[in-house]
Amino acid sequence: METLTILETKLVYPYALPELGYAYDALEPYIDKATMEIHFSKHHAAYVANLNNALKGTDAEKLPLLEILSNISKYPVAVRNNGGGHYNHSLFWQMLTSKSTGKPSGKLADAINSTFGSFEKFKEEFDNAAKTRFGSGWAWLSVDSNGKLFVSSTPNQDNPLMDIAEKKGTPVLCLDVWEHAYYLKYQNRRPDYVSAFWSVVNWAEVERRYEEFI
Ligand code: MN3
Repeated sequence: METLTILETKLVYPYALPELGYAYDALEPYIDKATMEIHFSKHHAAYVANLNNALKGTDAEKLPLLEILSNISKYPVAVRNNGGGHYNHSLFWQMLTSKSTGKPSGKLADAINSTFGSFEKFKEEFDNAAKTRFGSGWAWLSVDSNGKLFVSSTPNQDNPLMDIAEKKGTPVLCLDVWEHAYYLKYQNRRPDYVSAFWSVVNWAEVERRYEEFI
């Protein structure tokens, strides 16, 4: 990675829950308060605790999480699952806002148009990645090593930073499609949750990340 964002520089041992930055009910009615509270204070907190336990007393205590993720094939599965879990969720909370502009602008909007044809076509591809990920996982918009945008999905808590990822890059936007992210409000209706997500995307942060990584 050429540069580190505000988020990523903070991801060092011992790991801790980040500031959520908004109230649990801030994203209502798109993402409900109970889901946000359990997702953040229970699920994410468990990834943090399990990651610290998995790394305690090992040489990897001294390494930034980004370096661990980029060599994840050399680590035990507990590090892969919980290191991915901590990174993915820390990023995900920053992807969300009650004050979404609804669509990107500036250089990111131009890159989305030139890469995917239009914002609508990009959304279709991202929606498809999110809806067709079998079981638990994530959908991503990332920048590859040539600065080009691509959409992908990963299983479990894997992410595009990992050396084992099918398509590698630096994430600029992500969506958690584990059932714990939507089941209380949407039950089996993952597509409704994915549609609702577009109403709360923090495009300012996605644009900031994109401009940092190109
Ligand atoms: Mn989750």
